Amino acid sequence: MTAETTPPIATREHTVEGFVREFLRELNFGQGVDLTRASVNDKYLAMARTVRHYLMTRWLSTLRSQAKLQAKSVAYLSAEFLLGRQLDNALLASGLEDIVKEGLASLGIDLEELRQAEIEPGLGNGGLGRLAACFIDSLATMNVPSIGYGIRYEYGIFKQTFVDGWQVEKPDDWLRLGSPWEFPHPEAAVKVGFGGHVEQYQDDDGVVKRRWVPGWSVLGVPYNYMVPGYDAGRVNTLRLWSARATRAFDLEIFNSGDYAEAVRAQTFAENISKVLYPEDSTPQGKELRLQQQYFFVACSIKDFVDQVLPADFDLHKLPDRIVFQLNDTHPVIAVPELMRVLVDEKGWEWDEAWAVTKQCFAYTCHTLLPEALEVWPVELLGRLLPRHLEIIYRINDEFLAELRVAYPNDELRVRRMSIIAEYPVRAVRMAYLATVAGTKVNGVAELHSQLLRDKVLDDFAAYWPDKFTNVTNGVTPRRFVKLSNPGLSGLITEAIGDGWVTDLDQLKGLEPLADDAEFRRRFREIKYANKQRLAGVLAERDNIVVNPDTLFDVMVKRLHEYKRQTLKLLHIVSLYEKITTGELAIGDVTPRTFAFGAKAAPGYVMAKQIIGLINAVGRTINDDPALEGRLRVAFPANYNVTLAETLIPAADLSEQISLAGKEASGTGNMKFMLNGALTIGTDDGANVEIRQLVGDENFFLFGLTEPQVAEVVERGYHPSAYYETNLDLRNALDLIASGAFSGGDRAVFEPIVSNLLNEDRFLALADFQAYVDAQARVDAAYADTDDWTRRAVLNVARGGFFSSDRSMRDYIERIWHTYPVAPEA
Ligand code: KOT
Repeated sequence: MTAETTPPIATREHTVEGFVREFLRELNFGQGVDLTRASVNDKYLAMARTVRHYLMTRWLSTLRSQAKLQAKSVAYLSAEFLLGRQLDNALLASGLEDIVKEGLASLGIDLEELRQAEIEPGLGNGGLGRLAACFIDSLATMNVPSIGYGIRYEYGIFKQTFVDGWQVEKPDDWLRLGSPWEFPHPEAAVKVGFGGHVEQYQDDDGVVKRRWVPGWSVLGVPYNYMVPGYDAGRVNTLRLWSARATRAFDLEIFNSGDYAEAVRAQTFAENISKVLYPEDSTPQGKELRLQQQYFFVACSIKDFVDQVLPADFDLHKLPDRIVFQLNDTHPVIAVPELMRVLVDEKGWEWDEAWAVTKQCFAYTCHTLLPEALEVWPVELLGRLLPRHLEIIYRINDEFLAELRVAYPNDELRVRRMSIIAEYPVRAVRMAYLATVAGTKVNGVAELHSQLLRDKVLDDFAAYWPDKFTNVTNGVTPRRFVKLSNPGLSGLITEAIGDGWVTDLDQLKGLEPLADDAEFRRRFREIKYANKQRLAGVLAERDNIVVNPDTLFDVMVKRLHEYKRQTLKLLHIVSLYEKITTGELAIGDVTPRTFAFGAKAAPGYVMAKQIIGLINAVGRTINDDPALEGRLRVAFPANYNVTLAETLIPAADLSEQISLAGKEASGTGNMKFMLNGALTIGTDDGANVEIRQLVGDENFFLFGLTEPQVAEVVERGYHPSAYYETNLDLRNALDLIASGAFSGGDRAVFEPIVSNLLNEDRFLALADFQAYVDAQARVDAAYADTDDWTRRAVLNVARGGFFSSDRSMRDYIERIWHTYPVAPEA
């Protein structure tokens, strides 16, 4: 037998006995323990490895058919992949759930206990990273040849704890108990340079050329993760890079005699993949961050060109084989990197290289906040990546020359569109570079894409109208319905069959059942059971007591002023104030549980203050016997994917209350809808599309629209005017300012109050009354339990559009032009 003819032996027997045998083998030979002595972690690790075996045939055949068929692939370049726990998803994809449950039970092991042992890989901050995880799930499920490229951070998003109600961050040491889902390949490490200088030289034909002489370098070690499609052929790959010191560092240790210094240098190299930057929507212009960005894209491009493509591949055909999708601007340095590879390493002419490069990239923008648009000072970029800076300058020079032809008398416009900003310091605008280089630029919801065209990138949209498109975000129904809401999934499948899991539009079939009283009763029963499940988790995890008989009103997302957690807080405080002053009888208040989940970037002072205030208000309300337990604030620490999976299915009301024009899309909003929560929301991001689909009567809309916001700001916004004229608002703010929630200390929350009164960048006060009125409509609607359920059913039935499978179809049709390829059996 030769290597080519040797069949893979990775097939596993799909029976209870077969599974048990494999599991015990892993426990004995892999963990080196027998069942009687095995810890929960031993069992979890053995279990994970066993499940992984069952996916192996499909993974290997996917890789083989990929090599053979040479189909066009998508490389999703993302600094974040917020995967969440892997075990359940792998069980689902391998179809092993029932076998495993039975097999483990026969050994006296509780599957649930093993599930809980998994530490989720939190390699992302929030929406952007979770979107990447949903997309690779959909691509695998849809049999699309694709690979995810990112960073294997040793520490993911920090663990949030509360000390006296204030956020305190702890490192997320997610690898400490082993990481059974990854396949490290240190032998396949690639080298990446940094720093140094650019030199001029003559090639063999006497042509003067330039090349980069890096000052130092690191190795990128690939760690492969399986990305199994649901009920499909493919198991795709996610390849995350980990930084290691190169041999040069070791030699230095040997030669220099300065052991300590050499070890320091080694640590320096390995710092690159040490920790995920915890800022969401506010990039930190840190040198290490730029190192991370270049590190992972340089590794990925090298990997694709040298390893994935066949050795004799003609790189002129690169655009037929790959499209690099840039997940926001974090990987945009890939553009000059590909140019450098083609021009400096492969010896191509500039024009030839540019013609190929500009067909290989597409760019997704995820924000509208001006402060979130990434720029890198020329000084820093030139120091870390001198050759890349030269290349960017040349791309820009040629682009500006082209513009001067198109707009001969409009130098102002040409300056505006320059990739290089001149103020406050010379800097590279990464979004502009991505726009110039990409075949397509997309926003992540209709409104967002429109605002990109009209405001953020208006000059570019005028110049290249066809370059701009929209792909509305989506979420994977496997994780966020099928796995996280087994009750609802069972009911749906009973009603319309199980095709919805891969074809979410089939949920439409539920619409008539909204009018079926028995269906509604069962739907309500499931929601109630989900609330009970959540109550159990919160009691156990956070020592928080909640009552499933109340309306669960949930706001979970990163803490950011534009998302306006304070608006919800003002509503709560206002209710409380009215009850304590007797204006509102406690018996007339709809019993509610106000749930929050939110991490603040560690350096975002105002966000951390707001967390302190939510907890302080919560403490006061939860401890006040006058409320008879009818109002409760629940703020579990460390909101993450795992918690989302129990919180979202339990929600009655989804809070999507960002200032219109600020939330690019939102994806939590879609998860809530699909789990039968009604939305209270502004006309922002994907809320707009949710409302269009579900109908005005099933959505609690409030607040200024984006054009109205623009008008108010244009006229000059004065938040104090709202304070002066709205008594309820004034009372709520005064109560906070009085120290009522801070033991009488007026200073503690003064910065929040004075910020709202004097600045209020995101117009919380302007939308306060509209929000309170919308909440009153919520109360009225909720009072009719059965009709509320009818609307909740309609939310599920009309949510099919928000599957990330649909997003992937849109990317394929409008941007990638790739095709599904099922691997051979
Ligand atoms: C982070 C840094 C710079 C620019 C943008 C971001 C960013 C944007 N991080 N997360 N987002 C969110 O991405 C989600 C997925 O598209 C959106 O749904 C959400 O509205 C963004 O805020």
